[in-house]
Amino acid sequence: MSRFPDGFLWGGATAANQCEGAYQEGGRGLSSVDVVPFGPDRMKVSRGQMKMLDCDPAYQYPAHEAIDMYHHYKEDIVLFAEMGFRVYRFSIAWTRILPNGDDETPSETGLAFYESLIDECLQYGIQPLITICHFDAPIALIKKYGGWKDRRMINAYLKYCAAIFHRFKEKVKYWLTFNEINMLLHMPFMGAGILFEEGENQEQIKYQAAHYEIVASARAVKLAHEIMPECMMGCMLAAGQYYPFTCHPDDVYAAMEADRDNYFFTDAQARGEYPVWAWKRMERAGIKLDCTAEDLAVMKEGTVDFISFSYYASRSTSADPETVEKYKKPGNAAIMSLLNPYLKASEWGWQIDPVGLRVTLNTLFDRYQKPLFIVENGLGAVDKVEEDGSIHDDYRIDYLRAHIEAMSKAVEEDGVPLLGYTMWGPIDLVSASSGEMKKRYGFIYVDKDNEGKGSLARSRKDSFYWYKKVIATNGEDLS
Ligand code: BGP
Repeated sequence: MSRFPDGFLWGGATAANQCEGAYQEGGRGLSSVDVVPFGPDRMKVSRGQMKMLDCDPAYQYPAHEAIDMYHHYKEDIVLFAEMGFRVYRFSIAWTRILPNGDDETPSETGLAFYESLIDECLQYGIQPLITICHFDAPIALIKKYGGWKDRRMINAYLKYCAAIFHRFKEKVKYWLTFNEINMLLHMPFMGAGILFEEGENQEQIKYQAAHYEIVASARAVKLAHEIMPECMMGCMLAAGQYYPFTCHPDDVYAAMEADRDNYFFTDAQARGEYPVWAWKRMERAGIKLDCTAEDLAVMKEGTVDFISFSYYASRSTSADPETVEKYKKPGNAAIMSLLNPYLKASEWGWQIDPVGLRVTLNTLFDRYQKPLFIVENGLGAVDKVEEDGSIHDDYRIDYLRAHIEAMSKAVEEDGVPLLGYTMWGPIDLVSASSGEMKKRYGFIYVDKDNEGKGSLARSRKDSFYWYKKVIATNGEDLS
């Protein structure tokens, strides 16, 4: 008997802004991710601390061309099919469908593009798994409403959802409402189109926006269930357990509190209500939520069918400010973590912890008792192209093997119901945090560098053949 259930969904995941390019084609409107530049100002813009609502010729914007998948998707899907993918997770760019974010009529060009992409997948027996919103807020709505600061974003999002649900209802079963919804707390502009003005209460704004997204997600789940009774709607969390830096009880408590920053979202989306501690926390922080009785009812009615998450690394924290200062490392520049002395890190400082994936799977299942889906996991690394064009990426294979082994233990030994595994970036694409091309995740190499130069030609790395074997044996042969 195989370690993984029959029909386990093996595949890969991408996001529109990190691979499509063609940012002005087909009448597409401008989106938050289009104006997040490469270089030292990237984080400031992503965090909403530096205003950039238009493209400035002094900057380079990686999303504009990315890997030009808009024009290469057919050949890319052929390669995914060659690896035996059973699922392909991608996002729809909101502004390809509604260029201004809330247009009355959706763009036929945009819908036709995604329909063709979906048909291409289905032709090879690959299930589409669609992220409705992956770091994507229409610029027109940021100018009009200030992004998710404003309740009116909910209706705009619902309009967009209705357009894609009606069009793709016969073809798509799996949907995610918001990618890494908790990243709104760390990259509010990139995730939610939020810019902070001098003197604003940033916590108030972030939690208010979070609430609007949570309500929008619940309403989207309800709508999807009405239009597509067979569909499976998921939430999506940037996961990774917080470990206490020591076994000092105060550190244990600090780790629990840090995890709650994330559970705030999944508790609301999976259980349909905010936990008591969340209300208490907001009260203590002076956060006054605009939350109506109708919002609370909708949250209850729109709980998700499954929990999906990304997992790259575990995190750790301490209650002791001196320890925090001493061991704080940039790692994932977006999320705070301390250096865990037991773990090695990637070239970008992301700490590698396969056991942490098993911990996360168990924790999420214990908490929600709903099926899980790992929709991102992978290693960003520098690849070297040999003279004959081959790429020997053993480090990537090692990383993925260790994580798949941990995941198989969670499934086989712990009984966690897992729907599938889509590794992040099966084809090299633009890094969300750094904007680099050099930080590569793919089984498929794309000839393009950080400066934007290269032929965009695709080629197979060693890991390509390895993953093909993993899928063909349903995860039995990881050698
Ligand atoms: C997640 C995002 C992805 C992806 C991934 C890897 O946070 O959902 O969009 O980019 O992280 O991160 P990075 O690209 O920064 O290496």
